[in-house]
Amino acid sequence: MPHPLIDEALLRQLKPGLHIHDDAALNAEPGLDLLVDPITPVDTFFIRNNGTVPAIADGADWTLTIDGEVERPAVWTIAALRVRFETVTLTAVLECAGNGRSQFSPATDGLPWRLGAVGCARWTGVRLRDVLADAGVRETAVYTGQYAPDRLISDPSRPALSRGLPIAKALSPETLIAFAMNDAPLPILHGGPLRIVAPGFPGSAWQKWLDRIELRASEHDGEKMRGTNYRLPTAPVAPGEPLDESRFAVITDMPVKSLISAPLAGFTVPVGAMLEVSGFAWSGAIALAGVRVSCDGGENWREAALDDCEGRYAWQRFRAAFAIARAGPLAVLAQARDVEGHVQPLEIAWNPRGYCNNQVQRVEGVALAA
Ligand SMILES: Nc1nc2c(c(=O)[nH]1)N[C@H]1C(S)=C(S)[C@@H](COP(=O)(O)O)O[C@H]1N2
Ligand SMILES: [Mo]
Repeated sequence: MPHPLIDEALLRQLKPGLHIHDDAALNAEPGLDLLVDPITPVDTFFIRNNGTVPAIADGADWTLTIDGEVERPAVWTIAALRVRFETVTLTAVLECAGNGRSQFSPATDGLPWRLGAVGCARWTGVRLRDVLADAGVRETAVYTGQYAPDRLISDPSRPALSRGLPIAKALSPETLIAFAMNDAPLPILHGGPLRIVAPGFPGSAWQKWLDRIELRASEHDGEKMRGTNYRLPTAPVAPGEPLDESRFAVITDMPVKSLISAPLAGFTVPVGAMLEVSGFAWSGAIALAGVRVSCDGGENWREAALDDCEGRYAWQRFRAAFAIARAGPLAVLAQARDVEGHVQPLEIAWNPRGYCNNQVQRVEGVALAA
């Protein structure tokens, strides 16, 4: 069936191999077999849209308005931003808060993401804090409100998404207004001409097609900011329990996590061979401390080797190898931990919207007699 928002042949050309979710909006993710590069190429990077994809022919006349709790509201073109402010490039993981949602039981509302709604890219732009400082941040400012022209498919009079950032994150040096991804102009599907890059924060905070930032005197109340949207309960909630929305808090830093990109589920390995395990690990805005790996379902663990990483917002490749001595089932696990002592849980607690699933992944295979 043709996708209502983008020509499927074009999408197939741009993103071969992605699984397209059955949804009115365009949402697609790679399988773990494609997430094998330290820098995820654009053609394997997941796409998450809450509504339409705006028709944008050319970024040359795109403008960004800065207003609200500032001394001097401003309107910037991209060319003017580039002239006025220092350009910064950093490598950062972008992960949807709903990544891994399909593994929650009972199932929750929301797109049933597998494990591929994550990637790590090089982002280039100007620091949000420089642009805000230029406008003069008032002391009353506590939050940003971010705006874009995409609309809900069910109700085109409403924005698809309008998220914001706590002022501390907005003024933190890693938070960018980005115009390039992997050293090329930011693709429209990833929010070009301009998007927010908020390393460590969930993808929802990374507003695409950014055309206005309003500084606000209270937490932003835009589309998908309220209720339980992109929020976690502050105390455990059992499935079916009535929800008290006052007991939900906005997700800020994403939790420590790893993904195993080799071997893949259903793998076989001959007895006597080495089983090579590799993947990536990250922890929001916090540096990793290490990753341990098991090939027997968690009975025995071995510390993985970590490749160099491109800064604390990037993911880091881990590797371990196991000599396979006997035939039989194998279960590969990887468990990451960060320098602040957070460890990936072996079993995640359920939450009502299926967010932040950082449960240790389990990849089953079999060792075959040689
Ligand atoms: N304008 C706008 N920005 C948006 C969204 C959206 O629907 N509209 N989705 C957000 C969510 S939930 C995620 S996970 C990321 C996904 O970014 P990507 O499509 O570049 O992977 O974009 C965020 N920015
Ligand atoms: Mo997301």
